Amino acid sequence: IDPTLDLVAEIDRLRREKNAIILAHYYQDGEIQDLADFVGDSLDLSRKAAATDADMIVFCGVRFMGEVAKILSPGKIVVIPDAEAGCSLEESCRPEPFAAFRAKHPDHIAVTYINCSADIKALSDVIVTSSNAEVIVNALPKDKPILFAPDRHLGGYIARKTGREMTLWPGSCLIHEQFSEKELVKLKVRHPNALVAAHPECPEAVVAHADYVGSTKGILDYVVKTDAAEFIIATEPHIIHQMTKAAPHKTFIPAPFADGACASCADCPFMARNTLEKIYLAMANAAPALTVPEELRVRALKPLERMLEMSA
Ligand code: CIZ
Repeated sequence: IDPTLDLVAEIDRLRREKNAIILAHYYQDGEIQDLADFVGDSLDLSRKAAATDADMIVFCGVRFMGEVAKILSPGKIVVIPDAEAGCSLEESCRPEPFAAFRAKHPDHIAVTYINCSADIKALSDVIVTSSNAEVIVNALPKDKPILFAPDRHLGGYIARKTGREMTLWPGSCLIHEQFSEKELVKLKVRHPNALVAAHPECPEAVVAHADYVGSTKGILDYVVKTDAAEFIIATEPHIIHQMTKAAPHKTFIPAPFADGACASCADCPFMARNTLEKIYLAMANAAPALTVPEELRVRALKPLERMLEMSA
């Protein structure tokens, strides 16, 4: 790539030429969020992907999110900036062991977090995101127990909130797993007026200190509408970009990892693979483009549509 190229202007030109829509997750770099047509969480981004009339969806997030867009909009070209942008939760849950897990609990309803592959979705009864998991679980038939995969912390939190019996897959997010309760308590002592907002992918001990627990979208709405000047944010810190834009007079402090961890340790390494240069190349070359075999797509679509219906 010519280093003098104005990448933002070039991406804009390609957006018009290709009739493309750029979707970005809250965990993307601020410069990517700023050039996106829409910034959101998995649920809102899925809804956008299902409803768009663009010819090309450029999905700036991680691979499973682009895959959801392709499942919902199979006629569109869906490109992602980096084919290696994976997810530790997706990695933790492979189709064979998951099918065995299901087979061991044949009477259970399989509720699966959207952070998983199309193969796992196809083996599930309903998909959830952190925005709608509680509502969906509450609406499921009460006489059946639930299998929840792949995030054990989110599953445990939803089980506690709903009182439903749940068998949890033992997965976790490599970022949220590392927020430190001990360091959080020390930080709270230094900032006694700060309110803590935590994502339910955090361990239970961290969530126990939170004034608010919710999805990225939920946390964003909470800090904007709550009358306080300072917040400690226990989720991937790039969400703070939108918080600062929406409430520039407030202070947002990233929650700490263990003592001695680097300042950027809580940045998701998969989300960080996406850059302006890779977005430009993906749009110019229409690659890497996601494909999902039709037979798999149809099976994965069913629990996703159920999610969209149940959280409408
Ligand atoms: O659902 C999502 O987009 C993720 C990964 C987190 C959240 O809470 O929004």
